[in-house]
Amino acid sequence: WTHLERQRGGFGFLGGPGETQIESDRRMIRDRMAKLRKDLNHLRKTRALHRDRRQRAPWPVIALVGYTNAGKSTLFNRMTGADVFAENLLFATLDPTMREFSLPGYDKAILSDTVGFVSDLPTQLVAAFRATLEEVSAADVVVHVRDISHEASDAQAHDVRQILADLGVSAETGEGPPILEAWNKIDKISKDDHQFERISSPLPDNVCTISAETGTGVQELIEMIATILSDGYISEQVTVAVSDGKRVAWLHENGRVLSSEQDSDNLLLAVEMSPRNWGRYYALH
Ligand SMILES: Nc1nc2c(ncn2[C@@H]2O[C@H](COP(=O)(O)OP(=O)(O)OP(=O)(O)O)[C@@H](O)[C@H]2O)c(=O)[nH]1
Ligand SMILES: [Mg+2]
Repeated sequence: WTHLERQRGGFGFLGGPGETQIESDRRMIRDRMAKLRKDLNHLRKTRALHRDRRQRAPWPVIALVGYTNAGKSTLFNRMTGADVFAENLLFATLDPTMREFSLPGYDKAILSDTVGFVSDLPTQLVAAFRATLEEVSAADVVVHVRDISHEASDAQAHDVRQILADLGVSAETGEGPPILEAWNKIDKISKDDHQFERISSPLPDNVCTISAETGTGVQELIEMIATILSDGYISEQVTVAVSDGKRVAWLHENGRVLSSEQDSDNLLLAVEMSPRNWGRYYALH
C-alpha cells in the first residue's frame, strides 16, 4: 500500500471527496492496466508493420532465440561487430536489437537478438513476451542458442522448444522457419566434464558447437546459416527491360535479388528463388 502511495503522485490522481483509499487505488490500477494494454497493442501493430516492410526487403532475417543467459547477446555482438550499423536508413527506426551482419553469398542479412526465454513465465507477462517474440516466426532461420555447459541445458532446451512451438515454430512438425542449434560456452567444458563426450561426438546436422566469448565455431555457424538459407534455392541471371516495372517488382517480392546492374534499356538481375517460384516466373507473360 505504501508502495502504491508513493506512485500515486506520479499519476496525478486525486481522490474525490469521500472516495476511500481502496477505491482510488483500484481506479488507479484499472487506468494503469488500460494504458498498458493500449501500449501493448500499439507495440504489436508497429512490430507487424516493421515485419511487413522487412518481408518485402530482399534480405534474410536470422533470429537468435534461447533460454535467458544462454549467450545470445554475446553472439549477436560478435556476429554483427561493434559498430556495423552506422546509418542504414531503411532500418534506422527499427528495434535496436536488429543489425546487419555479413553472410556469405548475400548482400545483406539481418540478425535479430531476442528476449531470453524462462520457464514458468508468470501469466501476466505472457502477452508482453509474445508481442516481443512474434518476429521469430517471420524469420528465415531461427538459431536456438543453448548454454551447453549448464547442468539444466536439456530442460531449458525443452522449454524453449515448447515456447517456439506456441509461436508456430517447430522442427518436429516442420512449421515455421528451419531451426539450427548453437551449443554455446564450449570453452567452459573441460575434458573431465560429463558434457565433454557429448560435444566431441558426431553432432546432428542442425547442431554446431560454439563459444560466443572466444569466437570458436562462430564462422561455421555462419556458414551453416548460409547453407540452410539457400537450401533448395536456385540462383539465375535474368534480363528484364527497365520499363517492365511489374516483372522487376515481382522478382523483388518473390525472390532474393542478389545483384542488379543496368545496361541501357535492360536490367541484369541475379536472383535466388525456390524452383516453384522460378516456375511461376517463367509462366508470367
Ligand atoms: N564462458 C563463456 N561465457 C559466455 C559465453 N557466451 C556468453 N557467455 C556469458 O554468459 C552470460 C550471458 O550472456 P548473454 O549474452 O548476456 O546471454 P543472453 O542469452 O543474451 O541472456 P538474456 O538476454 O538474459 O536472454 C554473460 O556473462 C556472458 O559473458 C561463452 O561462449 N563462454
Ligand atoms: Mg541478451
